[in-house]
Amino acid sequence: MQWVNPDFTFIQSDHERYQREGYAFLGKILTPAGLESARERLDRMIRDLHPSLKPDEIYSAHQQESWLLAIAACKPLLDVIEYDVGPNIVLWSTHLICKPPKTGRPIPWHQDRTYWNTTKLGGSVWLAFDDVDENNGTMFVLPGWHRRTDLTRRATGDEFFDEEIDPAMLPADVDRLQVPYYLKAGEAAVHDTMIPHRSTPNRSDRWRRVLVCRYMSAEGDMGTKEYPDYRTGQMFPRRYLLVRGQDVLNRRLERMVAD
Ligand SMILES: O=C(O)CCC(=O)C(=O)O
Repeated sequence: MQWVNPDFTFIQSDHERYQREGYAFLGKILTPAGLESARERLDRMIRDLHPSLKPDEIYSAHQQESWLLAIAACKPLLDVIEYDVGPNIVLWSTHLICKPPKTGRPIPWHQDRTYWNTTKLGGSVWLAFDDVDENNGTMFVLPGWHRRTDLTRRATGDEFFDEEIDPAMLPADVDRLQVPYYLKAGEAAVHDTMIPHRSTPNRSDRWRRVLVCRYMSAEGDMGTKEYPDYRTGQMFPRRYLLVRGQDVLNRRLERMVAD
């Protein structure tokens, strides 16, 4: 299967814009055939989902579905990430966030890196399998705010996402400054792990299915974590997959070089 658009390019000036703004739209990543096949496979995964899980809780699915690994480790995405972390790239996490029609949950403003036991991180790729806008639960980012390390948090009282950036820390005109991800199915964007971001509930009668791929340098800290298997609910450990370059610290990383 040719998953990925062969005409994709990302050059130094794109990377500089990403560094400045904290995010960048990448355009079309999947081929039409790749998108169609991905959507069928997602339908199947959602049908097979264990009753203890919700479709926005499918973590590290690339460890369970090789087609997701093929996409997450594809050359164009690794070319984007190489600008960020250098030539030795580890794929350490993916998250399928599928918000069902009418019931998809919102996610409040937060910064990712503050929650993770990993370091030397590259940007997170956000790949849409459906057309997305604010009606079906797209993501919003706050351009330029990825440099802020002083944003304090407060409890939300919500079980799914129990913290958010204290609204008093956000700019008064956040509604004007925030940028929505209006993507067509098959398109992607990349965001810095410190950019404040949030997403809306899915109020529409359409699905919102997105894969978030997370990368790091092979020299970063690699903490442990477990995730539930989407079919069985059984926990399995996170694996750190070397998807490009060398295992420079000789950690016996599993090599999954796709290009
Ligand atoms: O896609 C979303 O709804 C939000 C994604 C997000 O918060 C994340 O990947 O950290």
